[in-house]
Amino acid sequence: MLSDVTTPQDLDDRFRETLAALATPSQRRDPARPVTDDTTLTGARALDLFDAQAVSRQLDLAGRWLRSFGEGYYTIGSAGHEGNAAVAAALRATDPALLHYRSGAFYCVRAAQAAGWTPTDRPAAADGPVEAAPGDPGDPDGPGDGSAPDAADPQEPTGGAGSAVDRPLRPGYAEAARDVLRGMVASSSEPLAGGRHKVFGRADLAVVPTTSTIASHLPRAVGMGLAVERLRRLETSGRRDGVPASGGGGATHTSWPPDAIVVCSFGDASVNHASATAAFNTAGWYDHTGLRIPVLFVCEDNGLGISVRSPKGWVETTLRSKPGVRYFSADGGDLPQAYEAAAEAAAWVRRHRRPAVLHLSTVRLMGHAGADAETAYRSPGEIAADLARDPLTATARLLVGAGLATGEELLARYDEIGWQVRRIAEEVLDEPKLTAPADVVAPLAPRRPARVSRAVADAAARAGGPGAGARAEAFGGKPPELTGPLTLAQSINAALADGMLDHPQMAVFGEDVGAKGGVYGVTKGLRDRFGVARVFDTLLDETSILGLGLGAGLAGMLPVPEIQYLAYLHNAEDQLRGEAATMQFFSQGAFRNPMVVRVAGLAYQEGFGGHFHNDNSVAVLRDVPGLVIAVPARPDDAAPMLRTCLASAAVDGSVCVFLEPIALYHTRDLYVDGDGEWLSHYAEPGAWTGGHVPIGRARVYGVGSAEDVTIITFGNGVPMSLRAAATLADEGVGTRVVDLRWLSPLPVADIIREAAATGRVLVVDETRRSGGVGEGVIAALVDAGYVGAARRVAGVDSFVPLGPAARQVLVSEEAITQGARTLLAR
Ligand SMILES: Cc1ncc(C[n+]2csc(CCOP(=O)(O)OP(=O)(O)O)c2C)c(N)n1
Repeated sequence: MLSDVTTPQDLDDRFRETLAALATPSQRRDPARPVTDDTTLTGARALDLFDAQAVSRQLDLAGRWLRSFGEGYYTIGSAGHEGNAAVAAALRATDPALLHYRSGAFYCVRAAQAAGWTPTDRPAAADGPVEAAPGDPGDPDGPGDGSAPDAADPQEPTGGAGSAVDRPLRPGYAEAARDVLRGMVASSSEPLAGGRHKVFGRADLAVVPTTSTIASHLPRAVGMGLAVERLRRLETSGRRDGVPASGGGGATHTSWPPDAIVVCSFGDASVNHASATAAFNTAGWYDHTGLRIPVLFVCEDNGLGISVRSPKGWVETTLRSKPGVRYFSADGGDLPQAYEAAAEAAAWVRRHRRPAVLHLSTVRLMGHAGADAETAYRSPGEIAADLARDPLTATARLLVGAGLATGEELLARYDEIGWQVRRIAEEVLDEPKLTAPADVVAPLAPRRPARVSRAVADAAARAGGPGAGARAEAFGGKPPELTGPLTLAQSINAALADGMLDHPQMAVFGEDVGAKGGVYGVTKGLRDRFGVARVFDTLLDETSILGLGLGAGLAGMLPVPEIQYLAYLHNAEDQLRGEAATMQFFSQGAFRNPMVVRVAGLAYQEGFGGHFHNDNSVAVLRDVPGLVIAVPARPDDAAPMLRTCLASAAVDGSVCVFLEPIALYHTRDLYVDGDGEWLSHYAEPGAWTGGHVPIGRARVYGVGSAEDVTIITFGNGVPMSLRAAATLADEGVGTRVVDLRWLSPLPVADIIREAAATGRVLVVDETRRSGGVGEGVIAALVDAGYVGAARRVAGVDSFVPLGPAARQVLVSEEAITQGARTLLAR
């Protein structure tokens, strides 16, 4: 029995005592009638929600039971938060949900909904029609909630004598329990993360997994809301059909109906987190501009963040004061009240397509997690007060008081559920775990280079064939291959335009990318060509920019967000490393965030100095598992590399960082003023396939005999090394210059081949000596058994100072030449 499990507050014993003491109702109520006079929630539904709450509670007990003998790895429970069952009941099974780790009862209800249960008792029109938004080409007038009450449900008790409690458990509840238990024991059969994490998530339930980083899912939720609304508009204007074929390829977009709303839940302490304030602000900011974002934020407020109390009244004050976000509230311990408030909030969001927050008061029972001794920071009186508000007991009281069950019947039900949960726990205990590194990393970042190269070839065929007319029009009759040699910036601009033409779901956004066309002009003209829905300026918040990308990618779009300067990516790193890069890993590819994040960065800007516009550190990106990092140095690499990133995002759901060396954006010459050697012609579509640059393949330049020394570099290091090689050639030294092009994954095969060709390697690394790219190159050589000579020239471990002082810490051409000479002198 799970009731044998010792819990901090003897929760199970208290529940039993309370139910045993409940008076038997004098009259039986028809379960088809509302459970109280002031709700539409019927007795039958309330009984079902009691079941979900009981399953959730028993799962918490099971987590502790499994932990007690070392077979469970997760004890954060939902006890006290089970009122969130009512929130699930007020939503549709197809509304995408990103859940708090205490939303166990919500998850159970969602699983039952997906298995065919329609928990809403509200009339079909209660949600109301989706409201016309400004500029909407034609909104559907249909009912907000097409689901009628499931009167024909064979499981529905129809009243009369006998116990309404005595009926089979809803299909879905046992399945949900199995999912959760598998997560707790890290079973490789767990349906979403496959034993990689304990998550609430399943693609068929439209439950998107969240990480343990509190509030980090909120920016994504806002992005999903924006994308859902955008897709709805495309749908209503008849433009969505067939679009995803070459779009982002997110896993679930087709299953989100156009009038879906996004729900995300989180705790009260989480409202203070920068990610949460960013998400609320972004939702409000867009609402202020008239853009619709149908997101329902649900704050499950138990008054505590581990041991720290939310100051009395703070959560309500802050949630009420979010501009553009409508406030709803309810007592999460009062099932009908929570249901009514959640239904009202969900209907409001669905109808108006605008953000709202539901502030659900809850209690936290059994401490923060298994090991938490809350008596160290809470008084006995405080703990007892929470116990008195146990939502499971409250629902039992409600049902008994309404004449729908006796305490004894509910206890029997609770025990029956407990036995089932225990049985499932025993079943999953022995399921296999992940046992090999290859199994662990299999879903991390799938790469199918042949498909990616085929996608590029297909894009070329479309651009040169059926899409040629649209392409000519988009480029104003003069496609970029006919405009003469281009700079790096112009080449990226043209490739972005070609990407927009080929991927109807692609969107370019960021600070200043729209009206201004980017601070360096890289996105110039794109908004005029492709419209404000696809090329738009965001608010000034990198967390939100990436969050929009994450949500849009999940919804099937192909987002290309821009981070204005590399230094400012650090504001928002978690959205890239904690959210984007983990999604396929924690969902075994069921969800993914196809995304190409353009970042302007690296140093050597003449006349525009200072660290923040010349940041040369990429260490924080290089160790993110699965992340693709592209650094194009020259125009005729930039375009094919961007095409590869877009194709890889669409095909494999890759998360790519496209790091553009600012100092090379407008560079024209290589050796002497006016030589135009750093300009390139843009390839016509017919040449894209032949010029395809696969991920992880370097470019090699031979200078002189190319026999004496190998310089391995990237970015600004490429033109500097080529100039150094020219000097060396004058001295009779033959050099091969290897442009890595990809910092992750590193082109290891090319590195080793080119190093072995000369036996003398100079790594020219414009990032910092510590944690810089050069460390990875040298390590790759050592790992491969390279026995030749090697040296490194790298940036000083410093921030980049203003003005000419920058030269003191950056790699110079002179240092490269000297480095090569030293190598040759050995
Ligand atoms: C960004 C981040 N910082 C710290 C933590 C560690 N941590 C886990 S839960 C938690 C408290 C969260 O409190 P609240 O949001 O109120 O949710 P509750 O657990 O009370 O439901 C903290 C600090 C974390 N998971 N993420």
